[in-house]
Amino acid sequence: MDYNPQKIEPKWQKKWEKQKLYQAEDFSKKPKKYLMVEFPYPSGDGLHVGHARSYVSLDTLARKKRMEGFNVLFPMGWDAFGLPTENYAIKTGIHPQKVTEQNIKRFKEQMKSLGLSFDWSRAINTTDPKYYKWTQWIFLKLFEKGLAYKKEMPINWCPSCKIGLANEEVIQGKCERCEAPVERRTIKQWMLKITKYADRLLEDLEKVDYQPRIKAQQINWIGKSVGDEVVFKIKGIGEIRVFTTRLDTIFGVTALVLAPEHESISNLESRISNLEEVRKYIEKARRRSDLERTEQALERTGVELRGVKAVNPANGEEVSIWIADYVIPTYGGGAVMMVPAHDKRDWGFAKKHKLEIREVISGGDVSKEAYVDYGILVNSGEFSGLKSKEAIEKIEKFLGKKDLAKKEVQYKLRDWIFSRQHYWGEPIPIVHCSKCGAVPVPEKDLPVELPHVEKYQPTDTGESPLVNIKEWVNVKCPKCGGPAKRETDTMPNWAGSNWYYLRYIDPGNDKQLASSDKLKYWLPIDLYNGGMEHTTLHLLYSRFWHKFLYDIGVVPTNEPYQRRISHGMVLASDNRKMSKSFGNVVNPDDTIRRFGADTLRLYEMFMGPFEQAISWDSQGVEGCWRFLKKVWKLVSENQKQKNEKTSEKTLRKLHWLIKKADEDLEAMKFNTAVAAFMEFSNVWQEKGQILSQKDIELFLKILSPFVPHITEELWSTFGHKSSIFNEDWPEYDPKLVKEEIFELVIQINGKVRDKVEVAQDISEEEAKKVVLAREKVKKWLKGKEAKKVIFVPNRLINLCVE
Ligand code: ANZ
Ligand code: ZN
Repeated sequence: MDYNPQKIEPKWQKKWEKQKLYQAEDFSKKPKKYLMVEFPYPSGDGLHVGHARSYVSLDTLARKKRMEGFNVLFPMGWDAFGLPTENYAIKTGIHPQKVTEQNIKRFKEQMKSLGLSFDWSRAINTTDPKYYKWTQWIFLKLFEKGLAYKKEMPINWCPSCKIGLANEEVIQGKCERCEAPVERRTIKQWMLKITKYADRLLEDLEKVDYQPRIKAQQINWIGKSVGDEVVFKIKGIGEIRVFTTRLDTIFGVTALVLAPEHESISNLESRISNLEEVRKYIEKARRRSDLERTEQALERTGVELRGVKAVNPANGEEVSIWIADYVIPTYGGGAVMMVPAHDKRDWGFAKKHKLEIREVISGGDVSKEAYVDYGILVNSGEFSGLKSKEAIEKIEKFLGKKDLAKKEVQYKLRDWIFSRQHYWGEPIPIVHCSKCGAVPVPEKDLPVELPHVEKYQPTDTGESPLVNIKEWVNVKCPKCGGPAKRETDTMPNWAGSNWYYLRYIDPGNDKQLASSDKLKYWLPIDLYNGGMEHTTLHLLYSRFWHKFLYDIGVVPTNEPYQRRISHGMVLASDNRKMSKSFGNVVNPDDTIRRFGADTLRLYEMFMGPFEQAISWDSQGVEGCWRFLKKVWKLVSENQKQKNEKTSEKTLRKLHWLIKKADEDLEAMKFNTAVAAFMEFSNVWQEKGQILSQKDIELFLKILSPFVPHITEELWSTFGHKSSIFNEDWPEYDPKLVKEEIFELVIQINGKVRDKVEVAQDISEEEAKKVVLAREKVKKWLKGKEAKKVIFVPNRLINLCVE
């Protein structure tokens, strides 16, 4: 029989499902292993080969871990709230719930056709009221603890999608989705106080094992910065506080710069002589997005507040006050002490507006560019001559005595805007009462279900479409029974994905989010994989919720994910991102139809290093297809011969392969593991090389996690009734995988006197030790020391005595 994946793959998929081969067992005596990949948003486009890369890699690992005797939890689910579905519903009039159901069905079929060993009995769907009941419950707990609050917030507003956008959804001032220019609006939004957890989110990174690039992203996003708050008095009225990380440069301050939104501007108005100009500038700034402001900060626009001066607390000097775009209103109090000589932005600003550039740290040429390094202070009064770090402490003390400076920590991290004015999201379980204010919906009334509506269009006022559903909106106040209105904002699509890994542990629980015993058994997640696009915010948000749930005693661990890794993107063969608009999308279904799932699986792992972005290459796919055909043929032929004994060379190579595949899988080096299988098959294929049945079985077992169908089929042809995945993971024989050795030639004074077998790539140092210990060599040296040693790696060593 020829290799026919189209025939064998569906057959095994059905059998595995019937045998419940991949179901995880709560409280099993076996050691647990919780492996998770990010669950997808079930879009109308179906599964992408990029999804497949992530799923297949972890599936391979999950299969190996089961064979090693672990009780593996490898779940999958659906992150199904979100805009694309809502937009599609608006276009077609089909209810988002319906659209979601259809998409999920398609995704699930595609995943099954890949032979992925997910435990489908635990699948969750974030849009299922039984699931989002608990998302709402967590919100109520946050509200109860004062971590959810409402606040007027400037938002990025897309006038075309009629939605507030997160900063990362604004690309060069335009909406990521529809490319309309984004405006600024201020609306009352629900906020979550993630900033309260900033320090723990930072410090606890030490306890987890994340890829270094992921850890760096977490650290940067939190953006902890240690510096000083310094007080500049305004002559006659009040003061302005600035945040600086470089107190050592305070003698070089030649102006103060405020964000155009700075609150003291209104207090100063009566004194500002060019108020008209100032107001115009403020108005212009207000209309620009944060991104524009920081990106176009290179222009260094700004206006002086004429008529007011600030006093430098270090030397009593009067400096001018400016407002400028490049100062961010929400950071460090929205004010900066300008040191043009030692800060790049300030340098550009000073040049443009002809302000003094005064050098206070020696080491550069500040007439040409800012010198930003630490150094020795100059022009700094009694502090001149000190090194920067020391100066910071001394100046801090000196100003501290007069309450003009104190140590201060700043974070880039901001509280999380948690409202969306959309239909297709979890309703926020709050009721607004004119008497009682914001009242939480009682727990017993959860979930607050989305009402069925005819229209999902957002309103022109920017409010959620839910506003128009009077029967749903108008309720009694849970506290006083008076007339009240439901909150109509829904949660952002990041809400459900914050805690989904907890629900996999106990998906059917209707009393609790999950039982504490089960949580104790399964947590933390041993390995979590996903795309780089989710290693900043999603990761941070879910760590935040987890820590909160830990604090209120719901989860037993401080961190959710012990290890976090990230796979590289799969690009199209033209090296661009796959996109419908480029017409370069590779559909996994086509590849499966032509070559089978095993070929697709193998190729996804073989295509390149797991962490790197790799372009799709159809020749690579065919290479994998040929390899599997070869395996099929080799196994079938060897089997016919009923071999008793494996030939020596192949046997050694087989044990090398077992070791290599094992080690590479542990290190997530899927591509080199696949290469090793290919290398092995070349040896096996050589004339006269044969494998016994027992050794073929060993080979099939180590190959099985990668390509489960073909190996299960070949395994069954040996008459096995139980699945290959019930077998133990093979161990290699260490005697058979001795390191490669070679014969080192030993010369004494240029004459060959001895030879010795040593490991390849032995160092000169090691070789000398081995050689000098040999009796023969000692005899020739006659107790003399080698004056000179010549070492030719992997060839010879020459000891010169004369
Ligand atoms: C004076 C100075 C001199 C500064 C110097 C730097 C170099 P990080 O490390 O990111 O925290 N800054 C403070 N608040 C700001 C705001 N709202 N918008 C824009 N810039 C702001 O950066 C801290 C530094 O960024 C602060 O230290 C301040 O400039 C500026 F040679 O103060 B520095
Ligand atoms: Zn009330």
